[in-house]
This record gives sequence, C-alpha cells and structure tokens, in this order.
Amino acid sequence: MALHPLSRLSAVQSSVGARVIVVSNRLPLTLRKTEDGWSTERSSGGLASAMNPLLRKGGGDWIGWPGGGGEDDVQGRMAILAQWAEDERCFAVDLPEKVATGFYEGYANQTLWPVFHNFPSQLKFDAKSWEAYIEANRIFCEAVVNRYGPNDLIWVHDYHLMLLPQMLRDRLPDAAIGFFLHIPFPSSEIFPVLPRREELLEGLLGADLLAFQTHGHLQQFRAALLRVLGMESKIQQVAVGSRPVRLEALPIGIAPEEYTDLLKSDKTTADQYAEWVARYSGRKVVLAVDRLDYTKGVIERLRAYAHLLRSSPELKEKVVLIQIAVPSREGIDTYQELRTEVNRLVGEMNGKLGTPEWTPLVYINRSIERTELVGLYKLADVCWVGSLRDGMNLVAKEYVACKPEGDGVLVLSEFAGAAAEMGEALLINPFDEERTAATIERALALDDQERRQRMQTLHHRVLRNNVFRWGERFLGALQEAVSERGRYIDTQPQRLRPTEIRDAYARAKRRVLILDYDGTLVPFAKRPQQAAPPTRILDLLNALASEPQNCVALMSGRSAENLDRWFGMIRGMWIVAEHGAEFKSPSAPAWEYLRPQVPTEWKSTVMPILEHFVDRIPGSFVEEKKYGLVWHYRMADPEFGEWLANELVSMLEAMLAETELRAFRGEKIVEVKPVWANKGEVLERLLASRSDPDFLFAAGDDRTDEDLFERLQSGAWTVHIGPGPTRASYVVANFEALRRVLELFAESGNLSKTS
Ligand code: ADQ
Repeated sequence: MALHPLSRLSAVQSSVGARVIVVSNRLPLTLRKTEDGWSTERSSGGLASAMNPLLRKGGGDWIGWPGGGGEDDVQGRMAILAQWAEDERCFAVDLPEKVATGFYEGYANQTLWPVFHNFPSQLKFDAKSWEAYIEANRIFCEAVVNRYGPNDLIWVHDYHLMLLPQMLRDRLPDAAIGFFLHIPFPSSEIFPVLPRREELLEGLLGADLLAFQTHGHLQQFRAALLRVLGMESKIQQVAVGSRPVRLEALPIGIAPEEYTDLLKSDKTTADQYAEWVARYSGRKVVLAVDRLDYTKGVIERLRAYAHLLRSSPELKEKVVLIQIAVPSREGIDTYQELRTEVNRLVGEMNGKLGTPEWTPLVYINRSIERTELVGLYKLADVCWVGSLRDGMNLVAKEYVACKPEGDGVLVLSEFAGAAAEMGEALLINPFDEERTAATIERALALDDQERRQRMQTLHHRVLRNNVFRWGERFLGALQEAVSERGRYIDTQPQRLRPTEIRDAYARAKRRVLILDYDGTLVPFAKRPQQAAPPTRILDLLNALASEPQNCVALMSGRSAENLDRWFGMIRGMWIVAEHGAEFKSPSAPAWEYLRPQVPTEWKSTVMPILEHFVDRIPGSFVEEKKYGLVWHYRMADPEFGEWLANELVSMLEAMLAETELRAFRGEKIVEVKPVWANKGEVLERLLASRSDPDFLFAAGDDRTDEDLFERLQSGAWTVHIGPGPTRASYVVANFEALRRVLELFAESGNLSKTS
C-alpha cells in the first residue's frame, strides 16, 4: 500500500528534528470573496503543490500573503485568517494595497520575472515599485521575527523575497536561514541588466544556504557574484566576510501519491477518464498544461502544432491537442496581451484547420480540479512541455507519475530545469517550430518498446526524487550549513601576537621564512617600477638571510630580471619570480624553471583583449611578463576599474575554461598565467632544501599567497596582510605591522649571537 504523503511528512520533520518556518509570497490558502462573504480556496501552482504535503501537519508554520484585501467585511476576513492560523498554522502577512501592487505586479513580476527568464526586452522598472519591493520584504521580515523561536529553521522561497535573507540576518544574527529559488537564475550576460542587482545579491547572501533548481542556475549565480560584486566563490560555498554561505543545486520534485492515489481509486477521475476515452476514440491526444505566461511557450506551441498539421496531412482527424491554460497575473498588460493573442490563434487554427467532425485544438482557459487533471494525464499519449525558460516545470513530472505502465511520451523543452534530470524525454528547442513539429510527430509514432523503456525509467526517477526527498535534502543542507558556520569561524585567522611569534622564532633551529614583496614588505606603488626596495628592507632581508638557521625566500609575481636587479646582491636568499614559474636558489648560480617548456602563443590572443580594456579606461596599462600578462588599473578611476575588472575576469574565465591558463584578480590587477605557475608548486623545491623545519613562516597579502597558505601544514605560521578572506592562520593590519615582526626576528637573531 502506498504511504500517505502526510506520514512521509512526519518522517521528514523527525529526521530534521527542528521546527521549520516557511516564508513565501503566497500561502497555500487563498481568500475568495463570494456572495456570502469570504471563503477559503487552496492555491494551485508549483510552490503550493510542492510545499503543501511537506508541511501540512508537520508542526511548522507557513507565512505568506493570503490574497483578497480591501474594506469589505473586514471582520469576516479576520475571522477566517484567525482560523487558518489555528487549524493550518498558516499566518497571513497583510500588505497595504499600494505596496502589494508595486511589489507583486511591479518589481517582482515586471522586472525580476522577465530578466530571470531571459526576456530582458519585457523588463519594466520604476523606482516606486522597487521601494514597494523593499517595503514588502520588510513587512515579511517583521512577521518572521514575530514567529521565530531559537533553533527554528527559516526557509524563504523564491524571487519575491530576495532581500529577506539579509533583513533577517540583521535582526536574527544567529538564525538558520535557507533560500530556494524556484525560477532560473539568468546568465551573467543578462543578470547585470537588472536594476538594483547589487542589492538583490547582497540580500540573498544573508542566507546560510542558497539553493537552485539546477547546477546550471547555480553556476550562473556564481558568475553574477563575480561580475557584479567581484566576489569569488567555490562550487559549494561563498564567503561573506567571516560567514560561509553554502550553495546547492536541489531540483524540486512532486508528491507522486497525490496523483497516483487518484489514478488508482478516485471515482471522479475514473468517470472522467472513461468519458474522454469514448470521446477521443480513434484519435491520439497531445496534452499541454501551463499557467498562461509568456515564458511557457504557449504561442510557440500553437504555431508548431499548426505547422505539424499542415506538413503532415495524414494526421487530419487523427490527433487532438488539449491546451489547458490557467489565467495568471491578469493585472499586468503583457499577460492580457498574451491572452488576447492566444484566443485569436486558437480561433484562427480551429477555423482554418478543423472539420465538422474534428476540432484539432481544445482550449481550456481556467484552472481545473486535480481529479480532472489526473484523468487527462492518464489519457494523453503525449505531454508537450514547451517552456521557453522554466525553473523546473512540475507538469512534466506529474505526467510521468501518472504513467506507471510507461504508455506515454514526454516531449520536453531543453530550457526547462526538468530537462537536466529527464534525459529520456524527447527534448525540443521550442523556438524551432519545424523541428518541434517533427519531434511531436516522432512522439506520436514511437514504437511500443522504446516508449515504455523511456517512460518507465522516467517514472521510477520521478517517484524516487520526490518532494519529500527534496525537502529533506534542503533542510539537511541548511542544518549542515549552520554547523559549517561554527567550524568556519573556528578556522578564521587570529591577530598575530608579535611576542608570541618572536619567542617561537627564537626557540627554533631550522627556520623557513617565505615572504611576498608588493603589499607585504612595501606598499603598492602607482607603477610596478616605482616600488624599488628601500635600504631598510634590503638590510632587513640581508640580516635574516645571513642567519645560518634561516632559509629565506622572496616570492613575487614580478619578473626574474626585475627581482635580480633589486635583490640579486643578497647572499643566501631564494628568489622566486612570476609566482613560482622561475626561481634561483642560494646554491645555484643561475635561474631554474619549474617547467622546461612553456607555450606563450596564447599571449597573442589575450593581448588584444587586454589592450581593448586599456582603451576603455584611461590610466590602465598592460605589463607583459615571460609567463603571464597583467592588466593594471591602480591609476584608473577606482569604481569603473573594479567594474571593468569583474567584466574582464568573467570574459576570460569563459574563454580560458579548457586551457591551462587562469585569469585572476589581485590588488588592482587582473593577471593571466598558467595555473601551475603558483607559489604552492615551488614550495616543494624549497622545503626539499631544508628538511624538517621547526619554524615555518609565510606572509603575503593577495590571492597568489593563498595557494601557498593552502599547501602549508597547520603548524605553519601563515600570515595574511590586511583585511579580506584568507586561508592564513594569522592576520596583521598592514605591511608596517609585518615589518615590525620581521625586525623582531632580526633583533632576536642578533641577541642570540651576542649572548
Ligand atoms: P510555475 O511557474 O507555477 O512554478 P509549474 O512547475 O509548471 O510552474 O507548476 C504548475 C503547477 O500548477 C503544477 O502543479 C500544475 O499541475 C498546476 N497547474 C497548471 N495548470 C493547471 C490548471 N489548468 N489547473 C490546475 N492546475 C494546474 C514555479 C516555477 C517552476 C517550478 C515551480 C516549482 O516557475 O519552474 O517548477 O515553481 O518549483
């Protein structure tokens, strides 16, 4: 016997063991005004379908907008809302009408929705609707804070509430906050189009966990972080100061029993199904079920269907397309225009292609009951999901759940998130009318064995990757993210205490000191040539290198020629150039190379790109090194420079993805170099020359030093100069503070000589 969804729900809750507060724009219940006053209706739509069974009796709270406002029967309305809170633990957030309109019909659905679905041409923006969006998020924040108790898990849903995670973080700094984006995240070409994009990203980063429908969307989010905020991230994590934010791809599923139970034993479903079988006997049924939204590709589908009927006359009277379209966002002009256009097309097609015995297209423009929907899923020979862009698309999964025997074909747009995990469907590009029509024809003619094989594989996957599993994975990841937060803080660098390190230095017998140059021993100069070492630094390095217990290495991104000129005279010191690509040890007279042969032909491709950036911002210039190319923008306008640097890195990252070259950002530079030319690689050579050191010290201020810190074992004294995230164990405020530490080393060396 199939398990009821609610019993699964308690399993989710008990395995998670904490109370969950779900926050979404809409509650799963909606207020409706009838002649007798207010009544309650259960919402349809992806989010409600997915979350309802997960939370209905699990003891969690759901916070959202209840629909229906105004001055009518205020008392009756309040009474119903009180009942919802009592019986269903659904807590209504009331938004003033003006705020609700600007927020929902304005910024959320006319600005965010089109941009996130790759329709920037549909974007409409005004500052007032943005203010309303902020205000609505603030009101939601207040409602969550009022319900929050220690150890609750807060789960924020979707694009309406992208500012909420940070607002909550400000009010509840220790709370566990997760965010799930149901819609796609756009590419980094499109995302920057969005007005107020920085605030939105910063709003999201208040969460402990950010989850997306697919890996593709997650990667696009990371690319936007880099491009818009200049923030680097790892596949699964981004650091916001000292707080980690976990990143996940968690495709949503459905509650299969909600469909299969009706299929097995519901009388209305069975009666409807029998009636339709009789009505459509001798004809193949193709089904499409959508909210009436321009992203769902309804018009494209109708055109492709017309194309099919014209190009394959043998299908005449042999096929019917049933298009269900639920009215949606009717307060927005674009949606009304869409509705008019669909109505026109339906009339035109049936008028031109139909016969007295045959209506090729059955169009239903209303919401239908699930009992009916399941009957249609069972009936349909083909289900046609043609989204131009979709976060997931639950219809694809619902249809597959209703095909336990495998007697149906799913035709699925490759631009729906569902395509990432439903490869056995016949995939289409819905923008290609002709090929889409050909795929529908193929679906109608697919042989029995292939059809069953494809559908049964899909069916098992949809049953397994259901909404309960999704919920469990999300809440599990959220709890892990919160505990990672603790571990992360434990591993944050401490301030370096000069006396403590001086004592450790004095006690040691075999020391290794690795020092970066620019930003570490000296401040940054406007041009690289201007940063020549002052006598004080040369004396200090001389003193440290002349200690017999010391092995000192200067590691820099500068060229060998430059370093030789400035430091060649210091005896007993290793010099490492171009981040480790070349080095000179005290025992060898000449420079050695980490790799014997290094291709440099890539420079002629990358150079014009960097030069183009030089043209775009006065004061920037390109430095050519043996192994790398560097774009410097220290003397350029700082804000524009940062912005262009983000753009340049995003562009180069995509271009260099398949090569051994990487583009990375340093202090006011973007450098392109081979990935192996890094300070971590050369470390092995250095340590081989001084086996078993009892004092290992490395200091640096930028990204290239992080490679080194990562390679050094935990007992090493790794020191980062200045603010910013680092893998080092210690930090000092600036190059002067580091210099004082090195002076302490030199003094303690002198003391041991005189004592
Ligand atoms: P939606 O854009 O609403 O959801 P979708 O995933 O297709 O899109 O879900 C629609 C839901 O509404 C399905 O459960 C379907 O059965 C139901 N439905 C559709 N037409 C109906 C009708 N005429 N009558 C009754 N019910 C109908 C958003 C994202 C999606 C994402 C979901 C869930 O846009 O990409 O899959 O959230 O994360």
